[in-house]
Amino acid sequence: MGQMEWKIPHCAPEISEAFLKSEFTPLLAAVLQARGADTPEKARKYLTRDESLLCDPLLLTDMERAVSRIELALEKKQKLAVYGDYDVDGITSVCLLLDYFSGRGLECEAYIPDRLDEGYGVNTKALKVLRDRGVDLVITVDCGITATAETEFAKSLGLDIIITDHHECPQSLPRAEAVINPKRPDSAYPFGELAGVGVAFKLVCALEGNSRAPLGRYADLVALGTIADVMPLVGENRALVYRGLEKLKTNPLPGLAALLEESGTANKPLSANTVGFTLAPRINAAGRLCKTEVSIKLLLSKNRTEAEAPAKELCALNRRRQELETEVWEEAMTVLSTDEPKGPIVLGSDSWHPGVVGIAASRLSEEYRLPTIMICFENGIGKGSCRSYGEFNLFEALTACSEHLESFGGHAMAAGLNIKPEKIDNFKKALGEYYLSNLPTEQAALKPEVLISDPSLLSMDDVRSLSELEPCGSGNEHPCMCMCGAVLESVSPIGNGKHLKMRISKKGTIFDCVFFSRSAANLGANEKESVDICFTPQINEFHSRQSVQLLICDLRSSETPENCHRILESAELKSDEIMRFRPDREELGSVWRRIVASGGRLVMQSERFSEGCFGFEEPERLCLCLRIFHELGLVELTRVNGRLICTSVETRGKTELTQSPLYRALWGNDGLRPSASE
Ligand SMILES: [Mn+2]
Repeated sequence: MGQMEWKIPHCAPEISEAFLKSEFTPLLAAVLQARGADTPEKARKYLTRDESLLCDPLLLTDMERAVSRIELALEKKQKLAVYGDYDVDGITSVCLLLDYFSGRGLECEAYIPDRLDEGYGVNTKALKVLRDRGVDLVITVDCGITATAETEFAKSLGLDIIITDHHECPQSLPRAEAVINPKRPDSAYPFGELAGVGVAFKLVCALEGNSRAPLGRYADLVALGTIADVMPLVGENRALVYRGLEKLKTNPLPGLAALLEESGTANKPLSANTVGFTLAPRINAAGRLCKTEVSIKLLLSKNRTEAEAPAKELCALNRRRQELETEVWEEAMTVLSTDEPKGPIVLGSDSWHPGVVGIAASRLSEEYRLPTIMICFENGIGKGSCRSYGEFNLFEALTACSEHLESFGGHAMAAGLNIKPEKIDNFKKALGEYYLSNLPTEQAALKPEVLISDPSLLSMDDVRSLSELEPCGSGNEHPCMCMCGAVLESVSPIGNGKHLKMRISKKGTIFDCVFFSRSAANLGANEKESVDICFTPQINEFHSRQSVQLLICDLRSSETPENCHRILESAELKSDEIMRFRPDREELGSVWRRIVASGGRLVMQSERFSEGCFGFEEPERLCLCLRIFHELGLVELTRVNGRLICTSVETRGKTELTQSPLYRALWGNDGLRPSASE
């Protein structure tokens, strides 16, 4: 559980002239520039979140075929079934189509396979059951793209299938009535990242011939499934989720209103995070504990009275899910605390609930920053949930160790496996060896987008303007910034000691900060010390008074004073520091003029390099300048009682910067052509 590496931008942002003249605040402009939207035009495009982003549903391959097959069903009053999945994306997709078709007067039923008995996807037994119940047409949502054999089986029963899915396409597609998937290689659809519920929504838009009415009715449902499935909130998803959140605030589905109320979030500000961390887990809990019917009942409730009971039940199921998860978590922590893991974590038990081991594996992989496999044993076979960490490709690792496995499948980041209990030890050993010889070259690192050296960039107006970036989430993260060499003024525990409130100052400006899930004991810095922070700035509202608050994601004792000492002593630089700190000709010139202007003598408190030295954002740069002047014989540097004194030396004639070995090392012998410095 070591400190996460930080990758800090080389310099504070330089806001372009065009941006300074535009409607964007400097802070928002800095974020947009960092994200590649480096002109006001590109920025406006980046921030668009209105309906102009919605694409024509008929661009989806097979959409017209699906529409005519469904119109035939309408005409002949055929019986429909919507076949989904037990996660939030699947459930919202099912409810969306169920509501739509029943509104069109069709007889339509939902089919969601049981997580434990049937597992994910279309299965033949279920198709047989549906056919026996008189179903003529099955529409899959959020699944089915690999159901080639099952589709043939359905045909043999006289059952038609329309597949709508958003998972990766296999080499050959099922021969269904229609296969709608934005990821189809032959698709002309401009956006490939729709959730399952997004695809179901496009089917409704195509049937309606426009998007306006369906959007008004289903935007909150679409947003819920899209956020829960962690789809990137860009392009069409950005418009769908933005509109969905607006609907949740003003005119939500009765079921979602009841669930917000029941979970105690009804009167709090609502964002994609609320949906992801409050609504989604409650609806998902039903699927994990094999009670999907409760979620369906909630989402199809016609009014608040009807929605009350399922909302209460989902909250209870979620508490049960948390208890089960805590049991697994605590048992795992007990095992791991005696033996700090160095390689992939592989744990097993016959008492864990299979519905929650996946979340426990995710949490453990984050906590230990290691790939994690959690296995439940039942009837002599182990079923494992696997979560990777960082750049490590877990799917390839499982392939390499497959001789110990009965079966496995999944992706680089998440996978599932079946294993015999007696093979666990050998598997664990093989996986550990594979891990050591295939360590990810790129360690997971915190990558703040903007280096803040001028605290005025964090004004109320600037921070408020960041809301233009919403909805934030996957693919469009909350902007992460960093500030180096700030002073930790005070630290106090809040929330029964679970969290911290802090005050941090930079160049005389004080910021209120919160740091969740951190105690003073493991903060890694003391009051009055120099610290670096990574944070997201936000507007805090307290008693209707608004202020800027920094939500800290990581804090470390500042490396600036240490860096300065190292540079002054030995001019030793780490590779990333060269790009970040090397001063160019112009800067060297301005430091030199500064020395001359102060009568040839500069005095610095070298313990507090943190406090911007002579207008230098990064004291390291100043120290490099002084080292170069020293090498050229232009100055003498002396250290007295924690003070650094720089005195200019009388020289005759011109001095070439290239005579300094340090300057040459920083810029390369034939890098920039340095001219003479007087
Ligand atoms: Mn999905």
